[in-house]
Amino acid sequence: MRKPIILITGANGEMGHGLISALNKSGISNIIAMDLQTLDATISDKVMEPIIGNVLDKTLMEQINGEYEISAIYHLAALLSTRAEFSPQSAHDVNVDGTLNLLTLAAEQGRSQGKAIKFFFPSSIAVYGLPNLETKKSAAAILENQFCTPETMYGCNKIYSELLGSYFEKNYQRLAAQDLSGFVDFRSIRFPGIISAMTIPTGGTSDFAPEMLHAAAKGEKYDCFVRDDTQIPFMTMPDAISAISDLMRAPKKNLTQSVYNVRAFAPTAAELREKTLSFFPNAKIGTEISEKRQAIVDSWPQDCDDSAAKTDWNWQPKHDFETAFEEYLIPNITAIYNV
Ligand code: AKB
Repeated sequence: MRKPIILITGANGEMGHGLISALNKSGISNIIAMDLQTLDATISDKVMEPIIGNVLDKTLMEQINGEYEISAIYHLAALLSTRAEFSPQSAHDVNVDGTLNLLTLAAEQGRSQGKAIKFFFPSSIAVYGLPNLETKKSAAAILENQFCTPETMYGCNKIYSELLGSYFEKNYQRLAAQDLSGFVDFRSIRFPGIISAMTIPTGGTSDFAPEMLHAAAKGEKYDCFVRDDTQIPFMTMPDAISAISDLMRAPKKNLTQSVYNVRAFAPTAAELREKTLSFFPNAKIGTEISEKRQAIVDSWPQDCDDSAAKTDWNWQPKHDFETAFEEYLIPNITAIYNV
């Protein structure tokens, strides 16, 4: 019979590292960790089997479908917003066609097992498009159904994939003789910028926050690519991983939405710099604005309203702006760089 597993794509990414460690700590080890690269040594002993493969490889999807009985899919593989603007076609391929392949795998697994397969999809504040700074400021913390007009390929990919997930859950092949709906239990979170002490993201436009902090810890000069007054929501990576686990554990009957905002704090770039300097007073943090990347961040919300997540599945961040640095970022980052 097929081996029971949990499938994680994009396993070698920032979120993949955190999720695999968290699932393993909770006693889950039947993880198939899929990535384009060889799985990092720090997590390779936490999974049942690594698979080096591409989410666009339909033959590989067939092989996975034949060999494993999947109970949940965490589809993390993606090209982030900045990289997606340099390679929009590749971004669409991975972020949309890749997601379609994994949703199709989930639907086939659900049909053959006769039950819904949980599917986690990491969406993003990039699905929002605020038309100008005046509107961004007056809108303040926005709800999931506001300003859903993305201005980047990444944001377009994410909002369409959210809709695909709902389609697979509620209307998949709706003209088929057999009712094929309900075999995918699609759950998604629109993540803000995420700051990890363990890894530095690549290819994101919210990366100015983690880049600034890690450069300061390494004693490297850093030029922030956005204005001092730039403001978007953030959270720490441990809180992002907790949010994923909490949402995936929530009873389906409690979920009034398939897509949820979460956030923990929304500092300006100036506040991030001041906070970083308070821990690394000799850090050299300058500003060299990238007008094009600035325009992307200006289209993202000043903050998000996460009340639906709090109500439906008891979302509650552990780290606010102060404790993010004092309890998580500084203790870990100073240990990693031995400073
Ligand atoms: C990015 O910067 O592209 C991502 C995001 C905000 O989803 N971190």
